[in-house]
Amino acid sequence: MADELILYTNPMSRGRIARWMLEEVGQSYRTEVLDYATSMKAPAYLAINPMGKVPALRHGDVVVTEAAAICAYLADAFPQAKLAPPPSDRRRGPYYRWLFFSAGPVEAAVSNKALGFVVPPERERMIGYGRVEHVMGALEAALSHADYLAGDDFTAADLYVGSQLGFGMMFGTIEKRPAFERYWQRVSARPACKRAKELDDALTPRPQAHG
Ligand SMILES: N[C@@H](CCC(=O)N[C@@H](CS)C(=O)NCC(=O)O)C(=O)O
Repeated sequence: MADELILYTNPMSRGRIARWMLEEVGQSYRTEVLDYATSMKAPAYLAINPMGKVPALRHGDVVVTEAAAICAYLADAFPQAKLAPPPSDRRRGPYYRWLFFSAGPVEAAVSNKALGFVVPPERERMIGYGRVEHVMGALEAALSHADYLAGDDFTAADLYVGSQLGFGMMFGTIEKRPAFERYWQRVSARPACKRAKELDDALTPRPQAHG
């Protein structure tokens, strides 16, 4: 099928973000579950994503990797789902702003903090995110006076930023602030988010019972 959508994922990964986005756009897609130790590093998958990481999306002969790029690509490929302001709309500004802010500074700051890496104050100028507290403060300010990040409607930027916050608060890598919790409750109540969670939970191996 020329324009088939295939999601390469693992249920315990950022692939959950891409699945939520696929559920939002409402097109049929096929899921290929990859195993961290084996199929994710096999030549067949490395030909799709040389990083050997998930998620990846195939749409016909196009491959997109990076969870944020997958969200942005799907929003533009299926505009009828209304998950991005049109290209000429000025709300495209905040849409890009928060999508890129989350994929860059937020992701890096949260990962470094989780690993215990603290940027020496005299090097903050050269690090894109500067200081993790400032990153969180900027997000908190944006979410304190608006329900969504790019105008009055939910967009792919909310899906991506919301996922970062939701997973971060769940794993304890992002502190629970009231504005983050309210936002996460709002966006995760969407039917597509619940459907995606159910699909990935069903694919997640259950811990073996001992005894
Ligand atoms: N920057 C990538 C990160 C993808 C990523 O690190 N995925 C992890 C799972 S959440 C992975 O596939 N790890 C497997 C490995 O590195 O071996 C994105 O946002 O999609």
